[in-house]
Amino acid sequence: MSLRTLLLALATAPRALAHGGLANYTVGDPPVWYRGYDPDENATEQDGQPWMVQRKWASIDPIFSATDPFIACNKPGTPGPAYIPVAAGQNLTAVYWYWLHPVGPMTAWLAACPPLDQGGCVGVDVNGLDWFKIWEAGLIAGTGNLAEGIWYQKQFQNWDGSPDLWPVMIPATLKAGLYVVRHEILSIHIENKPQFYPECAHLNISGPGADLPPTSFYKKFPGAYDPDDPSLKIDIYSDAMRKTYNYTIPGGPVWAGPPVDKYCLGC
Ligand SMILES: [Cu+2]
Repeated sequence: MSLRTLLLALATAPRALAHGGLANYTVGDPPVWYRGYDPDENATEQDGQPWMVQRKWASIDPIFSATDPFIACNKPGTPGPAYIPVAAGQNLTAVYWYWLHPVGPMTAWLAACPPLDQGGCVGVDVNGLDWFKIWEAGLIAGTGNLAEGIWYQKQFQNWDGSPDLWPVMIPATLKAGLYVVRHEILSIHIENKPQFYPECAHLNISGPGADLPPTSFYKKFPGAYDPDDPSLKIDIYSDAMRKTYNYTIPGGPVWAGPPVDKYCLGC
């Protein structure tokens, strides 16, 4: 079965049509497939399996508090032993079978782990990691106000039976090593009740780079978000937001590495 056939078969399988989540990852073209956790499948066939690259998320339900102890890598966040190999500068694509909610930002984060002989990412406490944001997308400029404009969260959805794909580039000059990657969809369709959908996986990033962000970019989860942030405590359908055309994505600025032309990679 080709990857595409597999994707289509899995995408169209009957599923509880609520929420959703990050089910799998692909790297490269043609894509190499890395299976993640599936809360709808038997846990004992997934827990601790040698192929498991993702941290366990036992439920498709959202996290409702910005200070929830499980906001780093969902609940229970138990690690699998495997790593997705990916090169700095390459895209890592997150695969969602479907995504239903239309509004709110999407962010991707990395955090460095110790080397394998010191436990790698399996041994880390995800609440203690130094997370830095490498990607974000919110309201798409020029599409309208917060209530009526198009958000990336809506734009990345496919309703033709194919999965929803979210590609994020690994910063080109990032220092090689083991990392946890954290993808988060934040849905804000309900007044003053943000819904956080984080999922984490383990990466083995290769490359000639040596960069890490300045420490000013580092955040903790929980800690990266202020529950009173007006981008979280928000009613996008209010009159004021219907007159607002910009949305500030919570969690601080993106670090995508220094400009690549500062370096001369492979020349
Ligand atoms: Cu939902």
